[in-house]
Amino acid sequence: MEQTLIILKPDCIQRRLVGRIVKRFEDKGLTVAGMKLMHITKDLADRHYAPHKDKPFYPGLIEYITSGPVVVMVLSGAGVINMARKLMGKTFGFEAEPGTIRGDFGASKTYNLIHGSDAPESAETEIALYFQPNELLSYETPAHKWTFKPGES
Ligand code: 3AN
Repeated sequence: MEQTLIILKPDCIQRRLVGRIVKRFEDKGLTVAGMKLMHITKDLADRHYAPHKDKPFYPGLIEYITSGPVVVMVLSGAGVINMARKLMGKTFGFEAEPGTIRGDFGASKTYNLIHGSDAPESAETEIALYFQPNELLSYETPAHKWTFKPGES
Protein backbone atom coordinates (compact mmCIF):
# COMPACT_ATOMS: atom_id res chain seq x y z
CA MET A 1 0.00 0.00 0.00
CA GLU A 2 1.31 3.47 -0.90
CA GLN A 3 2.61 5.55 2.00
CA THR A 4 3.43 9.23 2.54
CA LEU A 5 5.15 11.26 5.25
CA ILE A 6 3.15 14.07 6.81
CA ILE A 7 4.54 16.60 9.29
CA LEU A 8 2.23 18.81 11.30
CA LYS A 9 4.62 21.72 11.71
CA PRO A 10 5.29 23.79 14.87
CA ASP A 11 2.55 26.37 14.13
CA CYS A 12 0.03 23.53 13.90
CA ILE A 13 0.87 22.37 17.44
CA GLN A 14 1.07 25.91 18.88
CA ARG A 15 -2.32 26.79 17.33
CA ARG A 16 -3.86 23.52 18.65
CA LEU A 17 -4.91 22.37 15.18
CA VAL A 18 -3.55 18.82 15.37
CA GLY A 19 -6.87 17.08 16.03
CA ARG A 20 -8.74 19.00 13.33
CA ILE A 21 -6.09 18.31 10.71
CA VAL A 22 -5.70 14.61 11.54
CA LYS A 23 -9.50 14.40 11.28
CA ARG A 24 -9.35 15.60 7.66
CA PHE A 25 -7.16 12.61 6.74
CA GLU A 26 -9.31 10.20 8.75
CA ASP A 27 -12.46 11.58 7.15
CA LYS A 28 -10.95 10.90 3.73
CA GLY A 29 -10.46 7.25 4.70
CA LEU A 30 -6.66 7.28 4.89
CA THR A 31 -4.99 5.06 7.47
CA VAL A 32 -2.48 6.30 10.06
CA ALA A 33 0.34 3.75 9.90
CA GLY A 34 2.67 5.63 12.29
CA MET A 35 2.55 8.76 14.42
CA LYS A 36 4.77 10.53 16.94
CA LEU A 37 5.37 13.85 18.65
CA MET A 38 8.97 14.99 18.38
CA HIS A 39 11.28 17.96 18.17
CA ILE A 40 13.19 17.99 14.86
CA THR A 41 16.91 18.61 15.36
CA LYS A 42 18.92 20.92 13.10
CA ASP A 43 20.74 17.88 11.69
CA LEU A 44 17.51 16.07 10.80
CA ALA A 45 16.02 19.26 9.31
CA ASP A 46 19.11 19.68 7.12
CA ARG A 47 18.77 16.13 5.86
CA HIS A 48 15.03 16.48 5.20
CA TYR A 49 15.31 19.79 3.37
CA ALA A 50 18.61 19.05 1.56
CA PRO A 51 16.92 19.51 -1.88
CA HIS A 52 16.20 23.16 -0.88
CA LYS A 53 19.57 24.02 0.67
CA ASP A 54 20.48 26.64 -1.94
CA LYS A 55 17.12 28.44 -1.82
CA PRO A 56 16.95 31.91 -0.23
CA PHE A 57 14.24 30.77 2.19
CA TYR A 58 16.29 27.80 3.46
CA PRO A 59 17.64 29.33 6.73
CA GLY A 60 14.13 30.50 7.69
CA LEU A 61 12.68 27.10 6.84
CA ILE A 62 15.18 25.32 9.12
CA GLU A 63 14.57 27.81 11.93
CA TYR A 64 10.80 27.32 11.61
CA ILE A 65 10.73 23.51 11.46
CA THR A 66 13.11 23.21 14.47
CA SER A 67 11.33 25.89 16.54
CA GLY A 68 9.01 23.59 18.52
CA PRO A 69 7.38 20.17 18.67
CA VAL A 70 5.89 18.63 15.53
CA VAL A 71 3.71 15.59 14.87
CA VAL A 72 5.09 13.26 12.21
CA MET A 73 2.83 10.66 10.65
CA VAL A 74 2.87 8.06 7.95
CA LEU A 75 -0.43 7.74 6.10
CA SER A 76 -1.24 4.79 3.90
CA GLY A 77 -3.80 4.16 1.17
CA ALA A 78 -3.99 3.76 -2.61
CA GLY A 79 -2.92 7.07 -4.16
CA VAL A 80 -2.25 8.58 -0.72
CA ILE A 81 0.64 10.84 -1.84
CA ASN A 82 -1.44 12.89 -4.26
CA MET A 83 -4.58 12.70 -2.16
CA ALA A 84 -2.79 14.12 0.89
CA ARG A 85 -1.26 16.93 -1.22
CA LYS A 86 -4.71 17.84 -2.53
CA LEU A 87 -6.15 17.89 0.98
CA MET A 88 -3.23 20.14 2.05
CA GLY A 89 -3.73 22.67 -0.77
CA LYS A 90 -1.18 24.98 -2.38
CA THR A 91 2.08 25.73 -0.49
CA PHE A 92 0.96 29.06 0.97
CA GLY A 93 -2.34 29.49 2.78
CA PHE A 94 -3.14 32.78 1.07
CA GLU A 95 -3.11 30.99 -2.30
CA ALA A 96 -4.65 27.69 -1.23
CA GLU A 97 -8.29 26.96 -2.06
CA PRO A 98 -10.87 27.14 0.72
CA GLY A 99 -11.73 23.60 1.78
CA THR A 100 -8.08 22.57 1.84
CA ILE A 101 -6.08 22.46 5.09
CA ARG A 102 -3.85 25.40 4.19
CA GLY A 103 -6.75 27.22 2.53
CA ASP A 104 -8.86 26.97 5.68
CA PHE A 105 -6.21 27.44 8.39
CA GLY A 106 -3.20 29.23 6.85
CA ALA A 107 -2.37 32.76 5.73
CA SER A 108 1.45 32.97 5.95
CA LYS A 109 4.29 32.29 3.54
CA THR A 110 6.44 30.84 6.34
CA TYR A 111 3.92 29.21 8.66
CA ASN A 112 2.29 26.80 6.24
CA LEU A 113 1.18 24.23 8.82
CA ILE A 114 1.95 20.95 7.14
CA HIS A 115 4.41 18.99 5.02
CA GLY A 116 3.50 16.09 2.74
CA SER A 117 5.84 14.07 0.51
CA ASP A 118 5.55 15.03 -3.15
CA ALA A 119 6.47 11.74 -4.91
CA PRO A 120 7.03 8.04 -4.17
CA GLU A 121 10.84 8.51 -4.07
CA SER A 122 10.71 11.42 -1.61
CA ALA A 123 8.10 9.57 0.49
CA GLU A 124 10.43 6.58 0.84
CA THR A 125 13.44 8.75 1.76
CA GLU A 126 11.48 10.93 4.18
CA ILE A 127 9.70 8.04 5.94
CA ALA A 128 13.13 6.44 6.59
CA LEU A 129 14.36 9.71 8.16
CA TYR A 130 11.62 9.70 10.80
CA PHE A 131 10.51 6.10 11.37
CA GLN A 132 12.07 2.70 11.97
CA PRO A 133 10.26 -0.04 10.02
CA ASN A 134 8.96 -1.57 13.28
CA GLU A 135 7.23 1.73 14.17
CA LEU A 136 4.89 1.42 11.16
CA LEU A 137 1.79 -0.74 11.51
CA SER A 138 -0.11 -2.46 8.76
CA TYR A 139 -3.79 -2.98 9.56
CA GLU A 140 -7.25 -2.54 8.07
CA THR A 141 -10.29 -1.03 9.76
CA PRO A 142 -13.78 -2.39 8.90
CA ALA A 143 -14.46 0.77 6.82
CA HIS A 144 -11.48 0.09 4.55
CA LYS A 145 -13.35 -2.17 2.12
CA TRP A 146 -16.02 0.52 1.71
CA THR A 147 -13.38 3.21 1.09
CA PHE A 148 -11.06 1.47 -1.39
CA LYS A 149 -12.50 -0.99 -3.92
CA PRO A 150 -9.97 -3.75 -4.61
CA GLY A 151 -8.69 -3.78 -8.20
CA GLU A 152 -9.99 -0.29 -8.98
CA SER A 153 -7.55 1.77 -11.04
P1 3AN B 1 5.35 22.03 -0.54
O1 3AN B 1 5.34 22.00 0.98
O2 3AN B 1 4.04 22.54 -1.05
O3 3AN B 1 5.78 20.74 -1.14
P2 3AN B 1 7.89 23.04 -1.59
O4 3AN B 1 8.36 21.64 -1.71
O5 3AN B 1 7.91 23.93 -2.79
O6 3AN B 1 6.41 23.11 -0.95
O7 3AN B 1 8.77 23.78 -0.49
C1 3AN B 1 9.16 23.11 0.68
C2 3AN B 1 8.92 24.01 1.87
O8 3AN B 1 9.72 25.16 1.76
C3 3AN B 1 7.47 24.52 1.92
N1 3AN B 1 6.62 23.64 2.65
C4 3AN B 1 7.61 25.85 2.61
O9 3AN B 1 7.56 25.65 4.03
C5 3AN B 1 9.01 26.30 2.23
N2 3AN B 1 8.99 27.31 1.17
C6 3AN B 1 8.87 27.12 -0.15
N3 3AN B 1 8.93 28.28 -0.83
C7 3AN B 1 9.07 29.24 0.11
C8 3AN B 1 9.20 30.67 0.08
N4 3AN B 1 9.19 31.33 -1.08
N5 3AN B 1 9.32 31.32 1.26
C9 3AN B 1 9.34 30.66 2.42
N6 3AN B 1 9.25 29.32 2.54
C10 3AN B 1 9.11 28.61 1.40
